[in-house]
Amino acid sequence: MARRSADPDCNGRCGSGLRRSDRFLQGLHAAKRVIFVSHIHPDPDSLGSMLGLAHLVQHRLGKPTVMTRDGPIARPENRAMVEVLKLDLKPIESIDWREEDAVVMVDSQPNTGRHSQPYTQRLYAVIDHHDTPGDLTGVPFVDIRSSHGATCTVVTRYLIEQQAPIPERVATALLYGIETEMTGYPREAGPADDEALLFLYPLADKDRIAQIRNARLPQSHFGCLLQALQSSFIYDRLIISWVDEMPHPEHAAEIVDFMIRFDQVDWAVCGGVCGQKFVLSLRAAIENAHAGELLQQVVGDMGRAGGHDRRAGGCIPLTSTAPSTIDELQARLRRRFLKALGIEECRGQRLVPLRNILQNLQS
Ligand SMILES: [Mn+2]
Repeated sequence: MARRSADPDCNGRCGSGLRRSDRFLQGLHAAKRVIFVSHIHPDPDSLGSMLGLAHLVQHRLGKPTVMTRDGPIARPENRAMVEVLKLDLKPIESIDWREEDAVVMVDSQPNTGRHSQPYTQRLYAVIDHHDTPGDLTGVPFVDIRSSHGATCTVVTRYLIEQQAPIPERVATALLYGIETEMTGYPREAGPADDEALLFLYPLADKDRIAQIRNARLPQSHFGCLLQALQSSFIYDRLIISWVDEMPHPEHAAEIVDFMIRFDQVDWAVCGGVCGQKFVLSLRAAIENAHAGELLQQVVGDMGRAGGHDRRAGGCIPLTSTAPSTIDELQARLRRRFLKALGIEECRGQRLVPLRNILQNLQS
């Protein structure tokens, strides 16, 4: 079970009188090197958190740091973030792990199926904000604040507590990390996130943010979007979109971020085949949606899922445990989503009527 921070907003001072950032730094004194890890396909929140903490460790302890990348980064905005801010990320599989390393995991928790490596032996710290608990047994330093919209908000707090000067590049990464976690309405954010944004805004490079936010899109983006539009069915307040082949898992998130703005639904699901996996993304446009738990329930023992109140993601390995065909898998997922949301089994309504699609194909 997760050890939750008893009081997520005790101004950083808990129990011992030490602030959490003090305890975080204190535990790193013996380390020769600090390695930051995050979840697969790192997003802006994990990238910003790694950069912010690496800066804190360098500034306060003068120790070498390594930022890693677990799997490729495909979402165009995230790639732009890496390029524009010149983030030096080492592929996780290229790290030569040493006994004297301290490993810090951000924006995710061990044993949640979101990593390609088993870290349980050598983790020093886990700093995260996800609802879905991982296995934190034996991790000396844990700071999980599910009341915070972003891990970057926690990291910004550490930097403020430690009075570390924040360079423009670090502020830009942290700001963008928080911003991306707060997209959508209702926002998944609290006062701590707004406070961090206000603090970072004057320090960040707004032109660079605009450049990242408006990253140019590859052709595959439009192909996936077209497939999703053509396959979208509405069931009461739920819309489900399937994509046959996704070049990158992030396409599912891009599609639901778009679909959830449809004014007739409160829930958007996108599922698609990406290599040997069936990738799922879920969004809710209502509060107290518990999207992470809902997706976990739907995926069940077929795969892994997790997330936040209004945003969740998951994946199902396309192996023997899954139904033999994609159609069967889609049907099973659809039934489970309807059941989990208390929607009666019904024929879906196409988002785009078939005659429009056929007319377009003929012309
Ligand atoms: Mn996050």
